[in-house]
Amino acid sequence: MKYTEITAQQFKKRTIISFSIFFVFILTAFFCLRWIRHAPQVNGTRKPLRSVLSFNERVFGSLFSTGRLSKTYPLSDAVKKPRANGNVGLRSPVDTADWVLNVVRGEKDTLWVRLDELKKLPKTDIVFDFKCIEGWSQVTHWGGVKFADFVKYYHLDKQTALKYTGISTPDREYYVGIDMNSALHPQTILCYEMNGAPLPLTQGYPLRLIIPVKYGVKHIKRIGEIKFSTERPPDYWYEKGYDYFTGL
Ligand SMILES: Nc1nc2c(c(=O)[nH]1)N[C@H]1C(S)=C(S)[C@@H](COP(=O)(O)O)O[C@H]1N2
Ligand SMILES: [Mo]
Repeated sequence: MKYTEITAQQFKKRTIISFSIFFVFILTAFFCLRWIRHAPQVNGTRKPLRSVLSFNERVFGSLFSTGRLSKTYPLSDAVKKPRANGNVGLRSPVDTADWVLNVVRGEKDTLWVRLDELKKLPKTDIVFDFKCIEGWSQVTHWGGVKFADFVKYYHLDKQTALKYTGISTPDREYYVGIDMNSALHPQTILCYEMNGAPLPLTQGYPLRLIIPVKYGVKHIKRIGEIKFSTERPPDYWYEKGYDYFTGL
């Protein structure tokens, strides 16, 4: 190690310079925060924060590929009693015997699909690491019909040519918007089974979405209606300030 000697005078000068720089940084941070705090509210969060989220969305949206699969696990890795999280849209009683899936094909054109009809379509099982934005994750096992198989079977080509699908609970308390590429991803399923048995009520009986390319928020439980649109459908957590894409 080589040292250079400096005079007391130089030492003082350097100290003043470092403190000034430090002070400028603190002031900048302070004004930035103040600017963000006073910026207008856009979709549940301040405008500068929303701009960063939108930028992230554009980057990750453009990197998205339907060919890239989420990691899957052997059946034996799936937890036996997965935690149930979030019950918005599940609070009202559901008449499960009467349940039908409403598929809105167009104005005044709704297709009704019963659970037993869905169960006749080819079934897909998946074991993957379910991730929640709250910071937990668990390896879980789900079964159902691929969204892609479902739309093919019901000839929903005109609908899936649009950019988004909007899915909501029967009471419309919880709702998600999904970009069509992610909906048609080969691991996205309309799910009616967990661990090989019908979904528990708390986990979305009779039907939920399992979409491994996205965080938990998009895995809507107890689906009532599916729509298609060019515009972004409303999204429960987006309106609370989260990003719309929430891709993994
Ligand atoms: N209807 C409905 N679906 C929902 C939620 C909700 O509150 N209501 N919460 C979401 C969130 S934040 C997560 S992490 C997952 C949790 O799924 P699980 O209960 O099967 O663990 O469900 C998602 N789907
Ligand atoms: Mo979540």
